[in-house]
Amino acid sequence: MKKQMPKGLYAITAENFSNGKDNIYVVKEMLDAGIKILQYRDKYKTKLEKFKQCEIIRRLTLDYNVFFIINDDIDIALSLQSEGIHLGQDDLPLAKAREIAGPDITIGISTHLPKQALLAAEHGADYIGVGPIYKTFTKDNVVYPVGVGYLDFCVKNIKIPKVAIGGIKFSNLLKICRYNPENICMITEITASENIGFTVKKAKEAINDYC
Ligand code: TZP
Ligand code: MG
Repeated sequence: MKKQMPKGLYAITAENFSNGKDNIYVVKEMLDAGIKILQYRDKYKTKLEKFKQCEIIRRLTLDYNVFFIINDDIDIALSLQSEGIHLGQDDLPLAKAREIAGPDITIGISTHLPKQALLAAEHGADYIGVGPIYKTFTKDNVVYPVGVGYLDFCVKNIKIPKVAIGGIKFSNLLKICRYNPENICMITEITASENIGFTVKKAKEAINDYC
């Protein structure tokens, strides 16, 4: 049976934006601070390097009862039985991914335009990424900021959960909360912070209080 993705703060790894800390160290700090959804994302490692990190993280996420999503690599996700996979617009088509991975895995799709959001929902995505809402340096392939207008469109028109992402910081978090997406993702605000545990707790509190 498909597990339900928790609401609230959605964390993603970004080793290149983690002040020299590796993904495993960052993930441990995140889990200790109470993160409930974690996506493994690394655009710079070999498949084997990613697999080795994911193997460790899978064990940790099981211990902490955390919903684990793997970006891009369906093979790694299936071999480690992660709860979810996350795909972009240039990855394997959603229908193919579903065929390979089966009905019980959560599939999230990054979207940047109303048409992409509508298609993802129609074709059986379990959630959509909505962004980048603001300017971000974490995403290499150039996707221009979509603004809160696109988040507003998705909240009003898309029934599956929306994960707001891209340039979300403490300075604009409450504005995002007002749109009431099911999940909010802050990458570098967390991974690059001096004290990851403190930052995660602060973000969780803000989201619990205002979202
Ligand atoms: N998808 C849309 S924006 C983004 C991804 C993976 C990166 C967001 O990173 P940050 O550091 O929260 O701006
Ligand atoms: Mg991808």
